[in-house]
Amino acid sequence: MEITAGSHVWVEDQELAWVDGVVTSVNGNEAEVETINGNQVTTKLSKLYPKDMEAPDTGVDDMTKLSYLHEPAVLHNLAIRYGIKEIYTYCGNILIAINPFQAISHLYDTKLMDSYKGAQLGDRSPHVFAITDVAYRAMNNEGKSNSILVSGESGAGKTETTKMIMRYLAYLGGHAAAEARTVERKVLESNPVLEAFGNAKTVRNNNSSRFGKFVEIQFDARGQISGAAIRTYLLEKSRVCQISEPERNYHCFYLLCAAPPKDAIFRIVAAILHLGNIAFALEGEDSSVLEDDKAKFHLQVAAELLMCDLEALETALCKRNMVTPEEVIKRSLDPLGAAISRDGLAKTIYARLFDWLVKKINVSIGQDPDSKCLIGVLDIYGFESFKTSSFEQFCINFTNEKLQQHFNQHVFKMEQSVYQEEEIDWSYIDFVDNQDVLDLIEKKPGGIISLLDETCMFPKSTHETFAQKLYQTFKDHKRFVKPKLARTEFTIVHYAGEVQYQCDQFLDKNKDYIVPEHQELLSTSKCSFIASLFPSLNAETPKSGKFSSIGSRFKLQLQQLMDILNSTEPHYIRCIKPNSDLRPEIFENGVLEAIRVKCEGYPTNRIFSEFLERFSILAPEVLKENVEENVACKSIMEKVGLSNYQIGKTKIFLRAGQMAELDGRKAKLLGESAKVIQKQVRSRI
Ligand code: AD9
Ligand code: MG
Repeated sequence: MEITAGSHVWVEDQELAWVDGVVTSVNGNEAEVETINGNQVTTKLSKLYPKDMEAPDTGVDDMTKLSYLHEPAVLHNLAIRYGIKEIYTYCGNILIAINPFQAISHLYDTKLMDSYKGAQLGDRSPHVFAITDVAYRAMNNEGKSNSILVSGESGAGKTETTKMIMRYLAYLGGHAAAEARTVERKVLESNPVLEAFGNAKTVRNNNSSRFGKFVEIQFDARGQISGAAIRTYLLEKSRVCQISEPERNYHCFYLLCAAPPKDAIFRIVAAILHLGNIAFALEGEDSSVLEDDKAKFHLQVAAELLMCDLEALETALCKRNMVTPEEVIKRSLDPLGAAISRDGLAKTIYARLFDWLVKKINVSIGQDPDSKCLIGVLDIYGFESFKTSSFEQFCINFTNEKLQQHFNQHVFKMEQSVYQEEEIDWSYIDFVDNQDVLDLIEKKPGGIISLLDETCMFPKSTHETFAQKLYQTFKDHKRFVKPKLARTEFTIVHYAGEVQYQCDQFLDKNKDYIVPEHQELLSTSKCSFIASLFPSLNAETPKSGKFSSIGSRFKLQLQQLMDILNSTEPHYIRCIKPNSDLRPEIFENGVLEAIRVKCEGYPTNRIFSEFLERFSILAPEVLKENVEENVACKSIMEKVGLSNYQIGKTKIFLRAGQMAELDGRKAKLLGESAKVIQKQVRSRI
């Protein structure tokens, strides 16, 4: 669109992200803009976005109703709605949810649930219940499984949204209230347990989920909930031993103080706390001993709680067996080695406990083997980028790339179906994909995960040799960057932005490894529960101490998840964590990403009559000709000189920017006619 003096535009702003204003003059490629907050800004013309002066003051409840679908328009619309406590907005079939950080009265009460039951999407204001209702009805009517995928950065509201979905599903597919221990109740009750053991306070969220979760709700032929399964992904084990202020460990460690005298689960949690307090000191040249009486005390309590032999525990922490062809020698660990050994033990015990809990919950809820349909609800960690991003962030961001691809394909398919309905030609629209990042990470052989596994299996490798291998292999890959002067860092250009990873602990963290001495110690615990978490190894289970890759197993798990998702009809909810001015942080751009995908096609469409009402002024003669509406629309576009649009059965489909172009012409025309009238009036005076 031609931007001239007088055009209303959006201009970038350091503080507000975008601010609107009026162009006061244009000079070559540059424009001077007077913003509404009174500033004079000089900027490149290409950096200005037109402002839709016909957009309603209260915003629109569906982004696709925006005439100009660009970043400032989208954020402005969300900001207006957020201001009037409308936290939900559609972008077509995608629901955008902005975290209100406060309870909004009646937003989730039963009366509201009643009103969404059976309502068509769009009949009532946007809501998580509306999306869930669509999924439930689609499942019942078409006999096909559905899924609801909730994404967004940490603290954006995924877990809360997921809980609302489950509550609404329990409402739709629940049993008579008289049956106290219903499946749906057990599903809802599993949340606090999983949160106690899998959530913790972080800098971003006081109740941050440190694991991914996919809940599969099974339904019988009458649409009643008949079973459920919970799958979890990649619990952050390192948190058990390493936390940096002001973050905290898993909630259960604090809840312990309020727990009833302890059963086996709390026995373990308490033992882990005591293990954490065992400190070591140097003895001789490179051996370690318990630091002081305090350390001895904690060792003793830990041994009592784990119901294992005190001396055996101390030996398992401070010594390692060295197997030579002739004999097994006990080698001492230095204090650092002993501390690593202690942390490894704590992490392993905690991870096994968590897996056991999930299994136990699944058994207690019960599966329905005859269920034909399910609704899957995915609450997965969003993109993460920290000062030091490690293996955990690598896996989390890999997950997000996978889901992004799924999302792109889904949005693309939906676009296709609209085009097909309107019988327009869509085949030449280029589909933007992130397959290249996925190849970089997961391709076998040759991807980063494969290279990491190879490095882990090679006895002499270090994180430095791993980094060198990456630099060599991917020196020409456009998604891989070796930062200047980096020795052990690498950067991946993710779809959401660049993330720099620190190789340091990749090798260790990729090894799913239980020290044989630890395995032996705990499998002989007198507490049968603890012993059962560490079953003695038989020929079928992999030998302890042997390398098994967390990265590869995670990749497989993800593939299985994608297979399930691909067999369902997906629905997307994108959560946004607002800051005071709704500035898009780099990792908040999931919504913008959806819009980007949309913009690849024909982001704006209008019913013929609406289009004519808005633009017939550009070619008033066409209305006089008494032609069909679609022909009239075409004539207008031809007269204005725009091509590349499409005429459907009932609507005209426009490329990104075309609507703004038309508005620009209209404004110019109106401006000119105003001048003509002024001239006429003046000449008469
Ligand atoms: V993380 O990736 O697990 O760190 P989530 O899951 O995206 O993150 P969460 O759902 O835990 O974020 O939301 C964070 C906090 O925001 C909650 O503890 C609530 O205090 C608050 N919240 C989120 N959604 C809502 C809501 N719909 N209404 C009111 C909300 N408060
Ligand atoms: Mg969460």
